[in-house]
Amino acid sequence: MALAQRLDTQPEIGEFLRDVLEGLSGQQKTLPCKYLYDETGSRLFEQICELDDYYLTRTEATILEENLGEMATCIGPEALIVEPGAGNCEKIQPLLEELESPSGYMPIDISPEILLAARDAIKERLPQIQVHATVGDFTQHSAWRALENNGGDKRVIFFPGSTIGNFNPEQARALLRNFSSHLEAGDGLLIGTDLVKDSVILERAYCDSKHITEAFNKNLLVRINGELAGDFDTGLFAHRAFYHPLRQRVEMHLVSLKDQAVHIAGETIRFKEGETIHTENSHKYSLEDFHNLLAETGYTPQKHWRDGQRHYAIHYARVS
Ligand code: AVI
Repeated sequence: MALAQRLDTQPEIGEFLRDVLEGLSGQQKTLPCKYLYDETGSRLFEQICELDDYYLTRTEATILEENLGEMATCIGPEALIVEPGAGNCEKIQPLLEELESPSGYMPIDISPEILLAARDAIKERLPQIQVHATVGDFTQHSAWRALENNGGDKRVIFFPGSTIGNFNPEQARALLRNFSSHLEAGDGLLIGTDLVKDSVILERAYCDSKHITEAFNKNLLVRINGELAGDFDTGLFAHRAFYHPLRQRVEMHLVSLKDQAVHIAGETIRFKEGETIHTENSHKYSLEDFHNLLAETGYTPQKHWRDGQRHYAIHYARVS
């Protein structure tokens, strides 16, 4: 049966297999970046965050550390902090400590194990904070249901890490609108964005000298081999990351090093030498672009903080 027909007529094909086969059947082969984060991928991403070449994590941490007082003033007293995709909840803790009588902290994450371990860690360090751990996918409405019963406290969404950069402009607009739909006028958004800068710095961050990003990218192929009966030879694909100045994004690809055929769950996928699989976009913003995006999606930018080199920004915006 032809692939398109098989995808149409066999709804029981799992979501991962469906997304992989669909992504690899287009003119430009693609794979959704959310699949980069299995257990190995998440571990590799943690290693990326520690790399000298990957300036984003430490720069954001410094901006947070140096401006906690001002951020807490913007947020104000008795706020409920909501963190979509919270993971280990480490970034928020210094801010929770700084806030005036926060009414609670609601981390949302798809991994119950990580979330519950994080909740226990916060309870130990900050016993005065009420933690409402919520398991769910923050892009789905159901993950936000717990907010509906959460009284009249001021709510502030914390969305650090430049995660917004992994959404294309249309998706980023939809995500920010979705966030504001769970908030009311006067509520807030504290969000981190990587900024447009010299392409050498950007490309070094995504093509690091220790080859951890290469392993992170190729882990997608390893994952397909293990979970979907694939036979990718990872040695026959190269990691490539480059800055596209018009699209203002770093693109991550896997390049086929020769003409080859790969099999996944009984399907054959052909590659020409030099053909790529596009695996991730990481959008970079100017302050002006991001403030326009905030204004278009229901927010009024209030304040932003940058590092001395102006590589990265954290913005506080109020829901209009
Ligand atoms: C998670 N996200 C913000 C990272 C980024 O910088 O776009 C993912 C990443 N991809 C390669 N290195 C890091």
